[in-house]
Amino acid sequence: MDPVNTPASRSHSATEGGAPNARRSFPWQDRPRGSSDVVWRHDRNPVIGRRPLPGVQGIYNSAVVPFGAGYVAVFRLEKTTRFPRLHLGRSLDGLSWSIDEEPIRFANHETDPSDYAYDPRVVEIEGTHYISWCGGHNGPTISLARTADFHTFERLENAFLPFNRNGVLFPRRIGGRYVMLSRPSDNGHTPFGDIYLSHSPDMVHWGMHRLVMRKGGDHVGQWWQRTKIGAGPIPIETRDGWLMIYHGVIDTCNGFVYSMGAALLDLDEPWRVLARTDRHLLTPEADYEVSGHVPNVVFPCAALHDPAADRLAIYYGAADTCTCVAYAHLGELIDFVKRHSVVF
Ligand code: BMA
Repeated sequence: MDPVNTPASRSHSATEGGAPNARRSFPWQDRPRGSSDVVWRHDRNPVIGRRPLPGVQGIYNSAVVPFGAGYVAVFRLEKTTRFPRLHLGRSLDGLSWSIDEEPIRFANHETDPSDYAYDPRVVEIEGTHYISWCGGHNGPTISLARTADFHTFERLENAFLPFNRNGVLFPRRIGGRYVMLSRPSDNGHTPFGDIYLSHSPDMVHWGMHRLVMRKGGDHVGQWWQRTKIGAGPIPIETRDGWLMIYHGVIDTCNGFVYSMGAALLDLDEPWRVLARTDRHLLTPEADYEVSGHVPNVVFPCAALHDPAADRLAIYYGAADTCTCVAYAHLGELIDFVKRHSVVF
């Protein structure tokens, strides 16, 4: 089948519809009968498939948040230049998207044509939405912007020096300071990487850096995450600590394999790891995860939480090509992390 016309790629090239007063619905499917997996895939993944718009090669590793009557997304979008930019999308159901053809522009900053932008995360803190992403500024580092309305965007200073990736803000101040996870890296494909955390009084000056979690090693429970790790969605505050979903990478004879894991961090001192999965929650197995522009990648960047029904919808990029959704019950996921924990 022509990939341009797969069912998954048709839905979101049309303007997202719905009655004028339609309200958002939570993206959800129950665990398939017969499965005991703690995280399971949406059965019509990818929700944004190959060649989703004319001249667009792929949309993946992207962030989704509830906003207004529906959801807003900041997408990593690559046209056939393969140069990544951030584009805005809107949806009522979190699955079918209307996506802007032009990248996000900043009211106070002219984007340099060499400023690539990828792997965004979005979080609301005290009524303002902050976007963090990996931006190219003489090498990758963590870039920041904020918006009140998803119409006007204000660029902030970069948080760190190059090289750094996977900057993920906590959804509230802790001890009076903003807190961000990140993963110091190199200018290439980074065959190493541990998760750190930094504090800021103002979203501009970052310091008080702490090591949070190291990559794994040669032990059971560390193998699948032995090459590098990086924070994924915005951490979720729970009674048992901050739930941090992350990616763990193993280097195989055929290259890196990116899987999904989870950890619990102390609520007041989030650099203290309370529990951490000794096994992955999701690893590339579906066709759209094992084949694509970069095979064998599941890369979570966002999660929606429905506390009333204990439901979690996790957005992840698959094979650096398309956007997928997986589901879990938050309570079960926390129990799973505690039951299968290894801390090192
Ligand atoms: C990482 C980032 C991600 C990407 C992954 C796999 O270093 O570039 O955007 O999904 O590699 O290619």
